[in-house]
Amino acid sequence: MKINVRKPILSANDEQAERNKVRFKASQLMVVNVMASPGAGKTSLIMRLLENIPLEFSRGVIEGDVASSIDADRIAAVGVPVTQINTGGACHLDAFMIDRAMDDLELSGPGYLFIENIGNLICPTNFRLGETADMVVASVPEGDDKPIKYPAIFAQADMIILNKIDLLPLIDFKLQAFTAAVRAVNEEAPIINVSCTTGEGVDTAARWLLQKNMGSV
Ligand SMILES: Nc1nc2c(ncn2[C@@H]2O[C@H](COP(=O)(O)OP(=O)(O)O)[C@@H](O)[C@H]2O)c(=O)[nH]1
Ligand SMILES: [Mg+2]
Ligand SMILES: [Zn+2]
Repeated sequence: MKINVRKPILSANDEQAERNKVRFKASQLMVVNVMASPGAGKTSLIMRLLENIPLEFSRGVIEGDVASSIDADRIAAVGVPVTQINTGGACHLDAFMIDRAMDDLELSGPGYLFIENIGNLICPTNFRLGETADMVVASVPEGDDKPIKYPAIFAQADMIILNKIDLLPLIDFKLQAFTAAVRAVNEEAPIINVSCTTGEGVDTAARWLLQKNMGSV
């Protein structure tokens, strides 16, 4: 007899993700699940976006990493409430971890919660967290073919950030090829070019979040 172990695990997570969604809605939080490969600029982008959110909104961050509190320390240094999840090896966050992190964070809205997922373009796709929006960050040094190689995560994205555009003059990265590769799997999501180093494009990304929030929370 063949036992399918994958399906029950996923559905338990999905059930918890639904409970998280209810909790987030009750707290009037827009929750952004930030997914990317290691080093694409997730932490840098979250820090830039935090700067661009109007002060009347609350804000918080859940930092996911296999080990260390380096990223949480960066966020805490700018005075934003942050909770670190160390997965101890697991390569994605799941909805139960988020539920526990929310108990620590005690964040209420109206406001924004950013979740920095584990650096990985593969399995975070399979674990819903109860988020309002999925933000996928690609970056110029990774090359323009990533949406072809990792289609699922790009297909699922509500918003795609192309980070490190300050490096375009130095690297053979074809913007048109990247856009075409994204559009082959995702016709809708905005693709926003950003440099966390210069700040270019961050305002556009923040505006999109604010608009999306009006419609969802
Ligand atoms: N040139 C350039 N470097 C960047 C940019 N954004 C982030 N970085 C650098 O990329 C590295 C990884 O960034 P980080 O935010 O820690 O990525 P994470 O691992 O996805 O959270 C750091 O050295 C950042 O300074 C950018 O827009 N341009
Ligand atoms: Mg990081
Ligand atoms: Zn995983």
